[in-house]
Amino acid sequence: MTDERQDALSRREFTQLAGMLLLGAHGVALAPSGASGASGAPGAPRARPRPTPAQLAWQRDEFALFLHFGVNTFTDREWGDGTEAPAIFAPRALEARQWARVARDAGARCLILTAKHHDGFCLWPTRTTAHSVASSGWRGGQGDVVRECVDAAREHGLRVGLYCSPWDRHAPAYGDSPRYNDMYVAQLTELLTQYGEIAEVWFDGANGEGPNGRRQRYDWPRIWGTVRRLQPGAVMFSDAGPDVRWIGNERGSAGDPNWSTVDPSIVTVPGVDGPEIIRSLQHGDRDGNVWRPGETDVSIRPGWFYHAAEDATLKTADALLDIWFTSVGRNSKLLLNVPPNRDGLLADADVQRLREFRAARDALFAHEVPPLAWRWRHRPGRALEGTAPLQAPAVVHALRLAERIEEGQRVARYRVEGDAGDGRWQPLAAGQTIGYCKLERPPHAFAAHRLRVTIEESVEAALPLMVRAFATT
Ligand code: FUL
Repeated sequence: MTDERQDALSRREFTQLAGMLLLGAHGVALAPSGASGASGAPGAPRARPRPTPAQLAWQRDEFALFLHFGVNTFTDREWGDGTEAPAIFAPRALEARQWARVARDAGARCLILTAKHHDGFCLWPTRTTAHSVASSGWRGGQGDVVRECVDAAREHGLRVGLYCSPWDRHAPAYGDSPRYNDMYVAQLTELLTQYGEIAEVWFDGANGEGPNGRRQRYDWPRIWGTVRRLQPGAVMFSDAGPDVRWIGNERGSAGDPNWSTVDPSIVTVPGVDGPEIIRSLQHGDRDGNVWRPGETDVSIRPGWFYHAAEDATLKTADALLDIWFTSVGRNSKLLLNVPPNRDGLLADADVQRLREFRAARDALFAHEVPPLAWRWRHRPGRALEGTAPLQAPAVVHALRLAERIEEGQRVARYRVEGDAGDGRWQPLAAGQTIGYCKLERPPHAFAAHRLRVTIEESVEAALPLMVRAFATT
């Protein structure tokens, strides 16, 4: 998302839309399960939101690879203007299996491809426009990048997501709202019916038309209803969800705390900035009544598309490891962009960096303190305390805390301590939210004999956590 984005809907229109979504426009059940969690009984306490199976599966992926690929790869631009000749799309050695293999080896569980970016060039042979791979010379005009990507991903046990930009700088119908909505829905229909199961549909909110540009009024109820109907198991991503929200920046950093619940009346329009909106995207809302966890998208390079000039400016493995802690480690999911080059391959430098990133994670989490026997007991007030003896004293340098989010997100304040053998508890970590995963790097190195976790505050009855501790050798 960029600062240039503009919304095509007013806040009031979008609030109405959000209402329709919760009611189920077009007779389709559109609300994520969180919204239906409220108890109907008058006077009954309102149940807090829970994730749907699709949101759970999305979160359990933890890590997905983003592939920005298209005419920009060949023009060296970030935003094509839609005038690109299809013939420039000429990858010399495209091999989607390489993308999938590299993704799997890096530990990613999903691939998300830009089937169409803002330039409007379609990576599949669509019937909606001639501005596609079918008009390029690639594979004699018989090629289909979406097909190759989807097939390769499945061969490698990866799930697939598709990005189909609403903003289309090529389509003459763009701005002629009903006509373009028909075209866009037709594009989504192709993508969601011809390629098997799609795990995520990525709606980006960018629009750089400027004040005198074309104004398109997207028919979001119809668009989102189409996705629900054709791929009921997919999650939809945008600033405003409905299933998964943007995390509010492209630096790889989720907020801390980070609630998976949101107040849907705060971020109602994709593509609008403002302190309250960014805060809600970053942190979620502790008392939000909808489950909409945050996805952290960030590029391994300065840009989203491949530019040879950026080969030497890749994020380091250390920087990527920090991003792991501020995304996956903050109850978010990491969507790391690694763009294919003009050969249609992930470049050697990127592949090497992904290897280093994987190795850094493997090393950090290599020595798990043998499964600990935790004893949990309630303390006066709401606190829940768990203690576990260690088989042998260990210097804990990483911790992974997890809630059973099927039961919602509950923890609002916690601390972790270690007993250095003298019976006195010393701090290892402390924070607010945990959710699906909270990763900690305790700063003080001492050999702990026992561990203690205290849930000091929770928004629902506290439940025992899953705690994993990793030691230095
Ligand atoms: C933004 C787009 O404008 C960028 O080009 C990129 O696709 C990013 C992930 O989303 O909104």
